[in-house]
Amino acid sequence: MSPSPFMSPDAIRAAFSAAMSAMYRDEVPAYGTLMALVADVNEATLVGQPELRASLEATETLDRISEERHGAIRLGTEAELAMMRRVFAVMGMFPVGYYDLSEAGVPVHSTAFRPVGEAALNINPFRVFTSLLRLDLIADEGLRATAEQTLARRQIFSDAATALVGKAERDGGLSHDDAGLFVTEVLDTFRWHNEASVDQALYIRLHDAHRLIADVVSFKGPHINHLTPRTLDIDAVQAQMPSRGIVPKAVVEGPPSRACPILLRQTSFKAVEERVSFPDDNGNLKTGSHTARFGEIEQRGIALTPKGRALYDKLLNQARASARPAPDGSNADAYHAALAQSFAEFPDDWNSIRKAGLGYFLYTVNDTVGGARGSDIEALIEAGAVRFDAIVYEDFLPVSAAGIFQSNLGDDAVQEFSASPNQRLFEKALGAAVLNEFEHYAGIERASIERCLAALKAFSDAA
Ligand code: OOG
Ligand code: NI
Repeated sequence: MSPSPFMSPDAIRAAFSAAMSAMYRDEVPAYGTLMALVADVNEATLVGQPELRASLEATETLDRISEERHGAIRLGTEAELAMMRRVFAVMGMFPVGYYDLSEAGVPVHSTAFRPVGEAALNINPFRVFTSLLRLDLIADEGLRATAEQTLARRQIFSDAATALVGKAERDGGLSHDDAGLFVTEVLDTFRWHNEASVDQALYIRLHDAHRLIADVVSFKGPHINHLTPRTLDIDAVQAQMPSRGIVPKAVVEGPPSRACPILLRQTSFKAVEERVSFPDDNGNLKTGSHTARFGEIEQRGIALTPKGRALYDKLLNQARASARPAPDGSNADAYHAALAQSFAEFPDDWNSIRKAGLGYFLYTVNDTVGGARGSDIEALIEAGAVRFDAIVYEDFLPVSAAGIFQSNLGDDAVQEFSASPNQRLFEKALGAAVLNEFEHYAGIERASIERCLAALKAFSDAA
């Protein structure tokens, strides 16, 4: 077989995420500070926990631990979303999950473009949380029309980027040289523009409607608004941010710290205020500022089943009902106490989580010599023939995402929108259906059980 003339989508994604990281560190120096802190905390954690180091060495490259796991952008039009889907597909990133943020006071709905499948995730796990602005939620009709016209005028992809996407689709991939060009051209779409595309009066009107609307409509493109490395100890990074001169958001989003981590814990430093110039009618520039870009960290745990997720949602709501986290951090201790108390109800050892049907697990053959055979997976586990490991949650959480949005839109910016999830509308704009994350994890689990049973059967047939 002759070698493929194309660079693999996984390799293009790895190159793209490295280029994005370098660009963002350059654009937002505080992000570089956060990355250095994360690397230090991860190193200290590994020194304190040699068994963790051993297991990371066994499962993935240790030196990639502190690398980015995700970033986020906010798009303005259906056409931008549809084209973005095609761009990400070239990098082996596909839309997974639907998130409605309107309920939490943010006028967007979202998906995450990410690699699907263990092999692709291991090569490079980079994903992009991608939101589409919902102008239909702006009450002021005049402003809505102006925003629509402004967005309709912009072209966020270069002609070269568009041509290369077409070429990749036609030919089934990109050559090494084309892939290099593709990364450079697509990176431009995510670049920061310190010159707004609207005048200051319109910026202020958009901003008064919602800060997020101003962030999307006022600029030439969907600047990357944060990147997120993985940390092995999120509480330590949160606690140490101030000593490095960066201001953390009030609380860590998601579940509390536990022996068996579930889903996803996230926190960020607050968005930085940046100088922006606004053109006026006479072609002069007026200086102002805009606050949107930040840095985030994440720590991931087991993917939960619908039953586990319902329990998570219930316990989280319960904690937030007794102590809703204040943006200024004044009740952070009370919130953490409420969270810990509420989540005491969630089993905290792997086998209990598994037996209660709360989480997804990967099953592997552990022992083929012990003689345990049959098709009863529970009996095989008890006999030590099959082992189970938690499947990592690779997706996002709407309440957490809303908390991240809010803390970076300004603490006083809590606005109400009526909840109006509309996955059908989102998928129509996207031009494709999103993958259902629960079905995806269930499929991985099911396939692993079938592999175990088949392997053990093969052993008993051969005996
Ligand atoms: C996206 C916020 C959501 C996360 O990690 O939950 C997100 C945004 O602010 O655009 O990235
Ligand atoms: Ni994020």
